[in-house]
Amino acid sequence: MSYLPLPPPGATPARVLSIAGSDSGGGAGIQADMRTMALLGVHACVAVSAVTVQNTLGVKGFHEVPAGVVADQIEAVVTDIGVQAAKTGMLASSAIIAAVADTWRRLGLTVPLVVDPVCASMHGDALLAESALDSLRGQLFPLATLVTPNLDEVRLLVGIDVVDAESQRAAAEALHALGPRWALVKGGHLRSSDRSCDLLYDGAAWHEFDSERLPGGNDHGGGDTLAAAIACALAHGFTVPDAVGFGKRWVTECLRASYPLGHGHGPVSPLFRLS
Ligand code: PXL
Repeated sequence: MSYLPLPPPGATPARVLSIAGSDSGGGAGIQADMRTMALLGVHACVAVSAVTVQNTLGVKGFHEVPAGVVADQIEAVVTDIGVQAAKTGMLASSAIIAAVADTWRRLGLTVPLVVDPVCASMHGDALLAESALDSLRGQLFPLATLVTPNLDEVRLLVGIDVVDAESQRAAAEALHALGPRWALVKGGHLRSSDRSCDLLYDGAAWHEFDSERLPGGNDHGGGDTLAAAIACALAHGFTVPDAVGFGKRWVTECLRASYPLGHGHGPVSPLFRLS
């Protein structure tokens, strides 16, 4: 596959801001975002929302960063370094979601914003307070260029059980009605299919992104990696459908290169780019 243009040595790369949680196991969250951004030739800036205590077996707990400190990190980055796109991952609480949305509006940011509405880990450990779903829908979604929920998140956000192509369309319509410019419903967890088919919708046009479903349980950080790669492509000026197509190809390669780690689920990996 072709990748994003790399900056010549010494030149300032494109910058993308990741607003997300830290994964002590290094597989998902901020760590996944930074790996993908670095290996795509993009400078990653971060606003840390929470520090999780986790390994490959699960999330043991997390500690939220005060909402004002999350807001200050965003402001410090965008007023000096400047970013061409941003993405959100784990935001933990209503207070942090409100701080991100308020800061985005107060600073008048207009760059593409990818919202990956992280609600739980792959082990089912909660990463977002249930009471924060309203804030996610009401405050952050209307600011988003693109939202990228998986099927569990779709159920929580719009109450639709996606089981086939028809319910996947209904979910995309319901998500789009919440205000993002585009909604991507990831079909990666659709067990009935041996393909992974993601559906993208902007209120008018439908785009489908199909790839093989790769076997193996080492897919920790896959959603973060997809959203990070999409944000990098948007920072380079791709259209949303082209950026999603790029992100899908990237995460498929990262899945192919995933590796076992610890005693549980290993991470998807962009390290193949180094060989
Ligand atoms: O992959 C979702 C995710 C995002 N962010 C953090 C996580 C996880 C999943 O475990 O721990 C910090």
